[in-house]
Amino acid sequence: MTTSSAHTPAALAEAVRRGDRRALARAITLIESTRRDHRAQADQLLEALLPHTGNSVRVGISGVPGVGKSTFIEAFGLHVIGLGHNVAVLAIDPTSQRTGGSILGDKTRMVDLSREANAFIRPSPAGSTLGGVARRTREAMLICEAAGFDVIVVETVGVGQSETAVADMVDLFMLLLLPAGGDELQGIKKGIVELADLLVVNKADGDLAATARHTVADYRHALMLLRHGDWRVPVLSCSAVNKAGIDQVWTTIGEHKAAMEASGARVTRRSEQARAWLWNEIRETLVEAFQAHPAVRADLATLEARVTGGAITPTAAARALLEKFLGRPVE
Ligand SMILES: Nc1nc2c(ncn2[C@@H]2O[C@H](COP(=O)(O)OP(=O)(O)OP(=O)(O)O)[C@@H](O)[C@H]2O)c(=O)[nH]1
Ligand SMILES: [Mg+2]
Repeated sequence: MTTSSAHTPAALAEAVRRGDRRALARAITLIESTRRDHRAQADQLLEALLPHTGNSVRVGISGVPGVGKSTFIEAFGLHVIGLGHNVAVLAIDPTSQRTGGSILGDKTRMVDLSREANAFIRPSPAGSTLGGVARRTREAMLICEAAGFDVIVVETVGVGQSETAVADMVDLFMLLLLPAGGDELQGIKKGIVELADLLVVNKADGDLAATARHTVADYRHALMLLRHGDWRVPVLSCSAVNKAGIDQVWTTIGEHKAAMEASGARVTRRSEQARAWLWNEIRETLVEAFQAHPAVRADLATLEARVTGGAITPTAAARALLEKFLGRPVE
C-alpha cells in the first residue's frame, strides 16, 4: 500500500463506496495489516466509511466441523442473491494458524457462490489472538457494508471461544446442528447453544431425514424456555446439499430482524456491541503497548520464569512490571 494520491485513504474509501472490487479487497488488506503506518491509514479509511455502514443484516453462522457450514453458506448465499441481495462472507477462525489452512481456504468448495458478481468471499485473516482476528473481521464487515453488501455472513468453526466473538458482532447468531443426539454427542461446547438466536438442523435428507426430525423435536423441547428478550429461539431443519429449507431460514432471519427493530432491541444490541468493542480495543491496545515497552521487555522473561518457578507470586510480578510500564508506583 503506497500513499500516492490514488491510494490515499479518502480515495480508497470512495472507490470502496463505488463498489470497486479491487478497492474492497485492498481496503480489507489494509485493515488486516499490523504495520503502524497502515493502522493510521486504516483508521482514516474506516472513519470515512463509518457513516455508510450499518445497512446490512449481519448473520453469524457456526457449527462443528463437517456439519455443512460451507455447503449451507453457498446455498444460502445463492438463495439470497436470487432475491436481489448482495452477500459478503467473512470468517473468524483462530485455529487457521495452527492447521495452516483457513476456514474458507476451502473457498473452492463455494464454487458457485464465488462466481457470483453479487458475492464477496474473504478468508479469515491470520492472527495470533482471537481478539486481533475478531477486530479485523469486524472492520471488514463495516467495509463490506459501505461497499453496498446488505447481507453479511460471518462464519466460525464451532470449537471454542470464537462463537462468542461472532455472536458479539452480528444481529443474529445461528448454529447449525447435525441430525444426532444432544450437544455432547454433536461435539458442541457448553454454552454455545445458549448464544444462538436460531438453530438449524442440517442434512435433513435421505437416511438422515427421520433422525433430523427427532433432533428438531428434541431441541425444541430442550429450548422451550430459551428466549432472547421477546425472541423465542426457533429450531428449523434444512438440507444444504438439496437446497431445501433454505428459504425458511431466510424468512426466519427476516422475522427476527422485524421483531428486533420493532422492540428497539436491534439498536440496543448494536450499541452494546460497540461499547464492548471499545473495551476490547482498549484491552488489546494496552496489552500490546505493555509488551512493547522497553523496560517491561527487559524484565518480562525473568519475572515470568520466577512466577512459573514459584519464587514470586503472579500479583507481585504483575505489579513490578506495571510499575515499570507506568513509571510510578501502583496502588
Ligand atoms: N447429506 C447431506 N450432506 C451434507 C449436507 N450439507 C453438507 N453435507 C456434507 O457434509 C460434509 C461437510 O460439509 P461442509 O460444508 O464442508 O462442512 P463444514 O461445516 O464447512 O466443515 P468444516 O469446513 O470442516 O468445518 C460434506 O461431505 C458435505 O457434502 C446436507 O444437507 N446433507
Ligand atoms: Mg467449511
